[in-house]
Parts: sequence; C-alpha cells; structure tokens
Amino acid sequence: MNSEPSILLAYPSCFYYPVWMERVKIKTSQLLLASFLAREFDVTYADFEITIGRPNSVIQIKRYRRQVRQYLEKHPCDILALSCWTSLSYQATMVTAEIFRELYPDKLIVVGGYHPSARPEEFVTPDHVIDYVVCGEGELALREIARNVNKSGRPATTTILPGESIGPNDFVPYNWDLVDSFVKSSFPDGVSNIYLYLSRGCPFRCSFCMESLKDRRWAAYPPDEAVRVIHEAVRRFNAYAVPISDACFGMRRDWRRRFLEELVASRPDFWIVFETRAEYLDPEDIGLLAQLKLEIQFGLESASPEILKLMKKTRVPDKYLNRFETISRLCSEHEILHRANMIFNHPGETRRTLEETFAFIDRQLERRNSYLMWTCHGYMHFPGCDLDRDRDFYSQTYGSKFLKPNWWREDADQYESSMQFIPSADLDGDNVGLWQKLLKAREEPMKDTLAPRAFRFAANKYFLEWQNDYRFEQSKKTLDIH
Ligand code: B12
Ligand code: SF4
Repeated sequence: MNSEPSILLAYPSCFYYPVWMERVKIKTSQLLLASFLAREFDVTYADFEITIGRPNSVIQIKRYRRQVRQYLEKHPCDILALSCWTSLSYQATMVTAEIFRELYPDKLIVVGGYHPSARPEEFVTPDHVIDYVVCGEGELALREIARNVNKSGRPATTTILPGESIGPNDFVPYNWDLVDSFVKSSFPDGVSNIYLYLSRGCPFRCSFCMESLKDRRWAAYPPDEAVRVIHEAVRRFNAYAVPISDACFGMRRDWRRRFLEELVASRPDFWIVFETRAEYLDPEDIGLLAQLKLEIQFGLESASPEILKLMKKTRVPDKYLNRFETISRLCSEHEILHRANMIFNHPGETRRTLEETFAFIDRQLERRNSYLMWTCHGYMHFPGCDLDRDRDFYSQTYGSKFLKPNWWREDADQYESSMQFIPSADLDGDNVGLWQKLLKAREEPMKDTLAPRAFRFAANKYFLEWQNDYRFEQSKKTLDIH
C-alpha cells in the first residue's frame, strides 16, 4: 500500500531546443526512478515536453507557463521532483520550480539529473526556490528525502546532496503502469522506440562525457530478467525497436554472453539497437548477434591517435583502432548493420588530426559489401565532463575558443549554441567547417562501400536524401527490409 508523501516526478521540457530534434517519448531514467519510489510512495509521472511542448519564443514560453500552472494547480503534491536530465532543461526546470513555489510555499522541490550533477550551484538562488539538488543517481536520495519530509519539512537553505548509486540488489523492474495513462493519451498508436536501460555504470572516463561523475561500478539486471524486461516493454507498447541505452552495454563478458544467448532463444521479431566499444564484442558474440534484427553503434569518436588520447578513449590508440577494424570486418562478414559514431572538432583538433581520421575512414571505405555506416557530428559542449573543467588547458595549449560557455542560460537556439566553438587556432578563420567539407567529399565513397541492404537501411534511417539515389531503387528490387 503506497503512502504519503505524494511525489510528482516531472520532466519540465526544454526551451529553445529545435522541435525537429527527436523527442524521447518515454523518459526511461525518470520512469526507473518513479518505479523505485512507487514501491513506497504515491508517485505521478509527468512529461511537459510531450504534453505541453518545447517552447522556442517568448510567446511560447508565456503559454508554457500558463499551462504548467494549470497542471500544477490540478495536481497538488507534497514533493515536486524535477528531472533536469540534460542542460537543455535548465531554464524549463527553473520556470516550473518558480511556479510551483508560488502555488505551494510549504511544499518541497527537489531537482536531479545530469545538469544538477554538473552545475548544482546554478539551482541555488537567493529566494531559495529549490530545496534539494541531487547530484548523481536519484533513487536513494529521493527515498531518504521523502521518508523524512513529514519530520523535517523544508530545509532552511537549498541543500546539495550526493546521490549514492543503487547496488545490483536495488534494480527494480520497470513499472509500466505508471506511464500507462500518459502513453494512452499521448501516443494512442503505441510507442515505436522504447529506450531501455539494462545496466548502469561505466569504468571509462572519456573527456566529453560526464558519466564518470557517478559511481563507475557496472551492474545490470540478471540476463534472463533483462530479456524479460525487453519483451514486456515491446508487448505492452507495440514497439518496433528497442534501443538499449546503457552507458556501457555488455561490459562483463559472462553477462553479455548469457544475455545474448537468452535473447536469441527468445526469438525477438523487433529491432535491437545498442552502443558499445569494439573491445566488448568477440567472435562468439558476433555469431549470436547475427541471428538478430540488429544495429550496433560503436562510439569510435575519432581515428586520430592524438585526439583519442585527449578524449581519454584509450591509452593505446593503435590497438583500439585495430580492434575496431577487426570487429567491423567481422560484423560485415555476418551482414550485421553497424555504425561508427564520430565526433569532429574535439578541442585540440587540427588539420593534421582531421587528416589522420579521414585516412582511417578512407581505408575502411575501400571495402565493398560493407555494413559499416558513418555518423559524424561536431563536438557539442556540455558542462560536467572533464573537458569542461580543463577548458583553460585547451585554450592555452591549442587556442580552443569556447564561444558560448553558458549557452543553456541564454535565450537562443541551444543546439546551435552548444556547437559555437573553435577547437584550435589551426581550425579557426578559413578552416572553420573543414571537417564538414572533408566529409562531403566522401559522400559517394560512403555510398559505394555499402552492401544493398546497408545502403537501404542508411537511406531510410540516417541519410534521407540518399533515397533519391539510383542505388536506393536498385536495393528495393533485391531486398525486403523496411
Ligand atoms: C542513453 C542516453 C541518451 C538517449 C536517451 C534515452 C532515454 N530514454 O532517455 C538518447 C540517445 C535519446 C540521448 C539523447 C541526448 N543526449 Co544523452 N545520454 C545517454 C547516456 C548514454 C546514458 C544515460 C544512462 O546511462 N542512464 C542510466 C540512468 C539509470 O541514469 P540517469 O539517466 O542518469 O538517471 C538518473 C539520474 O540522472 C537521476 N535523475 C534523473 N532525473 C532526476 C530527477 C530527480 C528529482 C532526481 C533527484 C534525480 C534524477 O536519477 C536517475 C536514476 O538513477 C548518457 C551518458 C553517456 N554515457 O553518454 C548521455 C547524456 C545524458 N546525454 C547527453 C546529451 C548531451 C544528449 C543530447 C543533447 C545529445 C544530442 N546530440 O542531441 C540528447 C538530448 C536528448 C534530450 N532531448 O534531452 C549528455 C548530457 C550532458 C549534460 N550536461 O546535460 C550525457 C550525460 C552524455 C555526456 N555528453 O556527458 N541520450
Ligand atoms: S562515452 Fe561511453 S565509454 Fe566513455 S565514459 Fe561515457 S559512457 Fe563511458
């Protein structure tokens, strides 16, 4: 039987984030948190990005304020728990907190997520709107706050708390009932992509990623439970694909092997997507993976030894790149769709490091009937990672310029602003945008390298303009994929 206090766990949306960027329909982190708390308390899940929208102008923000107020008036609670999951939600979090505070001066407001973990001090204001800022995982800290709220009420000042990570025994099943009515009213036809976490933790410490702020121990659902979780979600929401969103999927070999064996045995007829590192797959895994409808994403990020070291992706770049090459070949031999995620313009990038990366890419493009796709993106500066703390080092050593160091507080397109950045003096001036030019020059080889099925998949999912290419029609004749 659930008891007081009542908790409203809400994702407040993001301001000035382009509407064309993908919206995650069910916020998995928030749902997991809600599932944990719902065993003891009365929890309501809300997502203003879906129910109200992403405001992108002063007028839209006014309308957003009005609708949030109406919602909060109708849904009073003892604790408003706001998921400021990324820095994109900073402004929406602050606005929602202010409205709630006006309505309910005595009730508690807690914020958590990646931005509060990165910049907790930004939630401390002179008028003490927010009560607790949780850095790290939210389950244990929120449970503690909720258990004590009747005794201690609001703290005298905004309090920053470390969010201890849960251990393997605290992994709770997803409680889909908590989002049932939300999904029915917002997505009556079901949810095509259900992002799922099966594990937590990552032992690495890449320069641009703030995962290392959390406890780095790796823990997962038992393999059979993980497979059950996937099937349950697909059945319930009529999903077409399950992107497994783990920070470090399948890190433990024995877990991975058992999970893959069980997954294959369960004969899934939906797509599975996951991101991993090449060193976490071996030939036996690939034999199993070949039996699934699958896409693997490798966070390769760069192929310049110097940049890979700066990124702290690896201490031995040659070994890292060789491993990727071997595993990618094996995937192609087994006709497994896979993609390399690349980040260009990491601080310290120069013409020479770009050449190194493109030389590696060119070597891979010499293959025929390949199943390797390249997805390339410019570096986006988000706070909380090592690189954010080392900005002075990059500015002094390479001439990096962080042109919008606090973009999440500004009223401008936040996607664009996060990329307002010069990686080095060498890539300033006439060389701004060089990586895009080098990439464009490879568009045809990137098409030529792919097997028909991989071409068709890439044209449907990543490069929609490729649908006008003669190869798209050709592939249609020979294949029967979506
Ligand atoms: C999976 C993932 C995604 C998936 C999301 C799937 C989903 N269902 O939500 C996808 C691919 C869609 C995605 C998109 C983006 N992502 Co992303 N993503 C991740 C990733 C890999 C995994 C997170 C994870 O393992 N979670 C496991 C769960 C259990 O933990 P959690 O999410 O941290 O949730 C806990 C806490 O945050 C906390 N918490 C959350 N809410 C609340 C609320 C309260 C009140 C409390 C107390 C606690 C609390 O408790 C939760 C449970 O323990 C992380 C980290 C990484 N390694 O790269 C990046 C990461 C979160 N992403 C990031 C970014 C930047 C993005 C994008 C902007 C990328 C882009 N180029 O567009 C978009 C933004 C999407 C959006 N609109 O918000 C950044 C955020 C950095 C920052 N400072 O904000 C991260 C940290 C990577 C990085 N660069 O460091 N991402
Ligand atoms: S980018 Fe991936 S491998 Fe690197 S620290 Fe983040 S989660 Fe770990």
